[in-house]
Amino acid sequence: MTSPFDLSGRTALVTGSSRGLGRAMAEGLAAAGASIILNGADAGRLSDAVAAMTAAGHTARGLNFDVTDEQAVVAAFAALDAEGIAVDILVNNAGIQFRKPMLELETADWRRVLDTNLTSAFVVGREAARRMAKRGHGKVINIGSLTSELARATVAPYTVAKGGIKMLTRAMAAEWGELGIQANAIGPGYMLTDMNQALIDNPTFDAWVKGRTPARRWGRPDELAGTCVYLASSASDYVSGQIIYVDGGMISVL
Ligand code: GCO
Repeated sequence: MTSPFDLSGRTALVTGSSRGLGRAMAEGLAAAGASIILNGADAGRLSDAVAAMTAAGHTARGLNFDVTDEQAVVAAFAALDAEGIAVDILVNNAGIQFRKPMLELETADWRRVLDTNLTSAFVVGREAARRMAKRGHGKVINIGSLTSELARATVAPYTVAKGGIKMLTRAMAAEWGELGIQANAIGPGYMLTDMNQALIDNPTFDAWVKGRTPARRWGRPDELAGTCVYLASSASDYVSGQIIYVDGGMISVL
């Protein structure tokens, strides 16, 4: 009897996984037995990440494409097809943050965040699901945020995109369940990442996060790995359309 959390023999593509949350989830999936396809737009950073994961004994390769470039996404999946590589697990993690009040926000910046954080999840998800459907099984894990539920001032495009991620996840669940594909989301809380460094370094914001979070601390990227493995594994075959918050309890309290 193998563990329902065993990912041996499965291949996972994690977008935006050269560093941060994506890298941590890729490492967690690898530790559970999955072969990993790391993705990033920066070829050098991606290569370094592949080398580090390989040195750690994991099976990892890089796929360098920009998730906002639809033709690059299509070409990346075509290249995998040509090599006979099937993506069993997709983690739509790639995302950016852009903090500015809406009254000062340029439309181009709004669009850039929505394209990177939401539309890319649809495009990459569609390409992956077209192939998963032919095999009758697949796992799509979209990365949301506390802002999938609650708004914080000055991060409107990120909030809207992450709210969209929650509903895209449900739309994927609605259409792809009969194809054998489960689509779920993870909502990270305030995590110790490069994207949040300016907040971490701000004593007032740091104190707010610690006071507002029942765990009284920021989250570590590796603390997402267990939930990611669960949603990537057969243990969650009857779970779809859900968003699981890994946030130290923040979303649940006033
Ligand atoms: C911010 C942060 C948040 C966190 C995370 C919270 O500026 O408020 O970047 O967006 O990154 O998404 O769940």
